[in-house]
Amino acid sequence: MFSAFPAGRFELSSYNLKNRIAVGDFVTVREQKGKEPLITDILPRKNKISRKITFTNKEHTIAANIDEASIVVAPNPILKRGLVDRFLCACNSEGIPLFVVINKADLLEPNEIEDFKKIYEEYGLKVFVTSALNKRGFDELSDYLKNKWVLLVGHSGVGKSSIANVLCPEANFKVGDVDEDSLKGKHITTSATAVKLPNGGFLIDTAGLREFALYNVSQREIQGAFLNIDRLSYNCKFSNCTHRNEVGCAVIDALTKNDLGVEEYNSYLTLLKEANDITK
Ligand SMILES: Nc1nc2c(ncn2[C@@H]2O[C@H](COP(=O)(O)OP(=O)(O)OP(=O)(O)O)[C@@H](O)[C@H]2O)c(=O)[nH]1
Ligand SMILES: [Mg+2]
Ligand SMILES: [Zn+2]
Repeated sequence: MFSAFPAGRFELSSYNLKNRIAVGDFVTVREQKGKEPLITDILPRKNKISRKITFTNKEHTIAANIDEASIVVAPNPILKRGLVDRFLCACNSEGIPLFVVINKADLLEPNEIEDFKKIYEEYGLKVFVTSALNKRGFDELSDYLKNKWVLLVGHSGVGKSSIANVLCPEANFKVGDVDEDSLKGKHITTSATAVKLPNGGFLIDTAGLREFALYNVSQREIQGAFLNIDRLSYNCKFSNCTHRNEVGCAVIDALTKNDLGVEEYNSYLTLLKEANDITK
């Protein structure tokens, strides 16, 4: 492993991008006598996970060329539904499989773990249960990660860096406390870093997410993240129904009959509204 510096035309940011190069990018480099090698080109990406930075509307590419992404959750800080929905939309739009790691299992009773698991299994997501504190639950996860590039995201303080340290002790990432009053993390990790896993593959530890605004995601991709809405949509009168106010909408029909959860529908509407000013 060595460090390299981007050539002038790959300056770190540009008018609509927060970063030109992201973790996971393949680049070409040119050696320079007495200086760090120069990054001369960025190779085409197979995918990327991006978010929109609010206010500037710039694209922040969190990572590129990833095989799978994982959202890490824990009993503290607790996760709101919105972040899972948003992240799932971003993954769906790039064809990236998403799985969930429930960390800090040592703080939960067995029946609480089962209830927690169910939330994400209802999304159709694979769920792993770990305790980075007791180093439990890592055999299955470690097998699953083998030879893949995997991105870890989640709120600050859920234990992403602690998980990376168990899977790859050499990483020696800094970990931080969760504030006892607010039960929020202290944003210890500030940038995305990839570590090589002993069994092959790479794990990308990232900074805790405060928000995740969608960048360049279509209505269809948003719908795909909401399993019940997606399933119901086959019975809508119009194939391009957006399930807001169309005649013969099976989604609205299910909502009025209480066959669809209001929370799921509202989350869908929020994301759709957000994506409306985005062209795709
Ligand atoms: N009880 C318990 N505590 C844990 C576990 N994993 C991590 N922690 C604690 O949770 C706190 C936050 O851990 P980090 O690994 O820094 O969390 P992070 O997700 O990387 O946070 P940011 O870098 O801020 O995004 C630390 O005090 C850890 O010791 C666990 O499995 N059980
Ligand atoms: Mg961290
Ligand atoms: Zn509809």
